Amino acid sequence: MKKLILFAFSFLLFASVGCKHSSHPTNTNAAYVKDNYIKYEYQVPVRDGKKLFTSVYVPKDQTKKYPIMMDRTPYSVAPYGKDKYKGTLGPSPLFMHDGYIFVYQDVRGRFMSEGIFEEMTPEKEEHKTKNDVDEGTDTYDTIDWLLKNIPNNNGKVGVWGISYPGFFTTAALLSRHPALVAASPQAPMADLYRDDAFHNGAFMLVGNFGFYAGFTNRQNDKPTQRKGLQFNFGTNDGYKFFMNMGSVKNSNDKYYKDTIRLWNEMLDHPNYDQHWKDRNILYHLHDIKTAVLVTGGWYDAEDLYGAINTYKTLAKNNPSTPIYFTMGPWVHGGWSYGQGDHLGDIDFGGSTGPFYREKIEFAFFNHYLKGTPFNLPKVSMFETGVNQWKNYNVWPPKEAAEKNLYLLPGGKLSFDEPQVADNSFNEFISDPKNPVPFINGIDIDMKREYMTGDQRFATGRKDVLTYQTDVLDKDVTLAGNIWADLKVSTTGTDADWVVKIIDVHPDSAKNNKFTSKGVNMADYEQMVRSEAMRGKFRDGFDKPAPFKPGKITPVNFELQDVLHTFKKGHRIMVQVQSTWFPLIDRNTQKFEDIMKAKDSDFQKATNRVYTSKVNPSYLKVRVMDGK
Ligand code: PG9
Repeated sequence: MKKLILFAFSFLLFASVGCKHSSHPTNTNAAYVKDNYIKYEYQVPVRDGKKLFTSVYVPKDQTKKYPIMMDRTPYSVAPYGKDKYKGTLGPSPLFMHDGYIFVYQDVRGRFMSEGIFEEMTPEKEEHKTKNDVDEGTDTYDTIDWLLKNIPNNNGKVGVWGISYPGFFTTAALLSRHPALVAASPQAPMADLYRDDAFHNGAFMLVGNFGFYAGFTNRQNDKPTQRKGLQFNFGTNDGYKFFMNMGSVKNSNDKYYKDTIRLWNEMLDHPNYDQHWKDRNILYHLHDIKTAVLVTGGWYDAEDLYGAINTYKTLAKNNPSTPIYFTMGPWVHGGWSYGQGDHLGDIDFGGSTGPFYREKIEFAFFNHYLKGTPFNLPKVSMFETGVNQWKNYNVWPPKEAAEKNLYLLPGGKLSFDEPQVADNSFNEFISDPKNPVPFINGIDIDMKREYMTGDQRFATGRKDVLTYQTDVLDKDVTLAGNIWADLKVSTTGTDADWVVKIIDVHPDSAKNNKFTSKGVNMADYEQMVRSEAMRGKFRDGFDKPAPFKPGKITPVNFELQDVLHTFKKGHRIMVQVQSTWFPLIDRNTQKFEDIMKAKDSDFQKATNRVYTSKVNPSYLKVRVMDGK
């Protein structure tokens, strides 16, 4: 307890709002809620005897029956108190105006609900006793209770949520409750090791460092309305802050003092061990009867993997269940508010958010919960680069043909394989004391604009290898995931490999209304997709292995899906580097548990990428020919 008091003194109390990604309340929405809904608060009993705090908003007009829309969250159902109302209800105000019963529940172990919170609650395949509980059983028991105790419900339940609430929505499917007729996991975490926590073994430092301070509000797991804490960085310069912090181990030595259980779980499990396997919900997505709409953003810096792979797994395992999928040009949760008409300097040619909220999300739930006719395509995708909505039956589209995009000598990039049989390569010195920034400029957060950001700040660096095609003589559309198949070597015994795919605008490109001051869209190097790979995991995330210094070694890893057209007159560019800071933690470039490394462990290394016929490096992409 003493440690925690010390810890609390060095942090500002955080005036957090409710669900982290709820659609934004406005005065008119708040007035509408108060005028048209009555709020009730319940302690819903679940099978192991715990009680889950649940707020219920019921339409005042009791002349008809309403479906239930439920959001289960670890971020609080605040405001608490039956006279204090949320500023808006539902995934968007369309639902509130149309009339639904809205249910918000603190999940087990969070805020006012009893029990112990576990990161991404491990789901069970069997539930033999009343103590075999997980999010599936908590949802089943909650739905059963609601149907019996909330008057004027029409017997149908929908669940939705973004991010962690998105995970709880996917987990709600495992209740397999017959009344659960529709669910929309949005930017759901699926496998935290591939979502927010790590990317192919590289630790997502800036996105996680301050996050778990928010989970310190429960003392001895007693229900509380008290909000979590927010880390006080004392600076807006994340690059400098994390360079000064040094090794990840210093996060406890200098700041947290081992007081944050969930933060330590990250540091204690750098490999893909049973801890993460137990929390991977994808293993359980079978025998699902509920209609599902999975939603994600192409520029989601947190749970891109989760959205794409929740859809792919559900569609593969449940072929006779209606599984819908929408990916738009959005950041994490960006579809739930605002216009969705740009990100950073990139203009999407019009509003995408209102279209999604009305024609996709609202249409989906109204159909399954109220029987309203709809003709939603199974897959609705926004194609970036040309800024068009495209519909498909499945994702990725079967028409997309797999091709290799080769990294060639002289910084060339081509669909033609290398002709040179020698051992051509490019090399650079990777220095953990001078890591490549992941964004241009100063920011203390995981600045979401990085996913479309101009890469010209990196192109000139000696520790960034750049390859690009000739000017394209026709549009090239990539649809689906991408594999980086590299042949590399390092003088160290571990190394990170970052691959970035970039759309190079022509020198004739004009600025748009969103172009930042001082930025020229001419020659703009727009990030399209990027990913890191901690090289020691090249044989498997649960099988770390050292590099043999100087030995040419294959390192293959997946970059998440895209639907992007590189227009005629543009170029395709690929960059390869070994640091990406502070988005990912720095690799000591020694084979060791980096989470336990000392500052003196970090060493320079000379890294090579091979580009010859004998040792080709390339990206495996899926190309939509001329479509
Ligand atoms: N997906 C976000 C997150 C979850 C867990 C760790 C870090 C971030 C979120 O729920 O906001």
